[in-house]
Amino acid sequence: MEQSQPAELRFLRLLASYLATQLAGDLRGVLRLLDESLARGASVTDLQCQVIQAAQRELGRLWQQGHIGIAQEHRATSISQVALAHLFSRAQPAPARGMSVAVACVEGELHEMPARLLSDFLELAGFTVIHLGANLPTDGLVSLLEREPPDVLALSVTMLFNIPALRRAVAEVRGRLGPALPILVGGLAINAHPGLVEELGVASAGPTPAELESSVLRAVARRLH
Ligand code: B12
Repeated sequence: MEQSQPAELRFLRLLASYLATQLAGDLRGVLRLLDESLARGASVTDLQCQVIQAAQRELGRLWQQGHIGIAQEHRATSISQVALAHLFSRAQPAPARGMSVAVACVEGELHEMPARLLSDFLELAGFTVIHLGANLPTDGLVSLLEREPPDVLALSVTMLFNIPALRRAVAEVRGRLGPALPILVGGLAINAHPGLVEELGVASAGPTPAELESSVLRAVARRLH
């Protein structure tokens, strides 16, 4: 990155260019912008968080305030999905830790991007991720966990109306697999629902890669003791 400007300002400028290019539907332009930033020394993590994640939040604001339509949001989000995969392919993952995390959006939850971002952070931090995508029926989740038990289960919930599905998923997983599997929950709906984490007897984490990594490690350590 150009060193003459403070880092925060550089990322704000980059965010503005990314958002404009994304909203123009210019996929190749977005990938070029990311490659140029990497070549100037930006880290993959900074680009994931300060550019793509921040742009997605801004898209939400623009849509909510009626500045863009749903089709523009869909087009821009599909570009961010390719952008995340592009960055992932250019990142140097940490050495494998021999620990696995299953990541799923609860039944009804269509916001897959937050879970994708979480999976990419964890995979690059050396965990083996079983990414199960959006709107996973609870039965399917439990069957998979029985067949391929991970070290940790991470459930993503963005919409408050999907909290009942989260409650069902936690109850079913506990009922069929017992209490030993650590469950982490997160997403906008969890942030907006204080007390839920304690009530369900699960754990959560802050959204940064470092916070997620240490929460998964804590969850695994608790299971082993
Ligand atoms: C793209 C988008 C969509 C796309 C999603 C496509 C996809 N593939 O993901 C589609 C079109 C499907 C969609 C639909 C809807 N959406 Co929408 N959407 C968005 C938008 C613009 C971006 C989402 C995104 O890319 N997030 C990526 C990043 C930004 O997510 P993140 O939350 O920062 O992720 C981190 C943390 O949450 C955390 N985390 C997430 N999961 C987990 C799990 C664990 C275990 C842990 C520890 C941490 C963790 O870690 C992540 C990485 O740091 C958001 C705006 C926003 N602020 O997110 C609105 C937004 C979430 N949507 C919103 C709404 C209202 C809807 C709809 C109800 C619209 C409608 N009327 O149909 C539907 C609901 C669909 C459903 N049933 O789920 C609102 C929600 C408002 C609210 N709080 O109630 C938002 C906030 C927009 C807004 N400002 O109004 N949406």
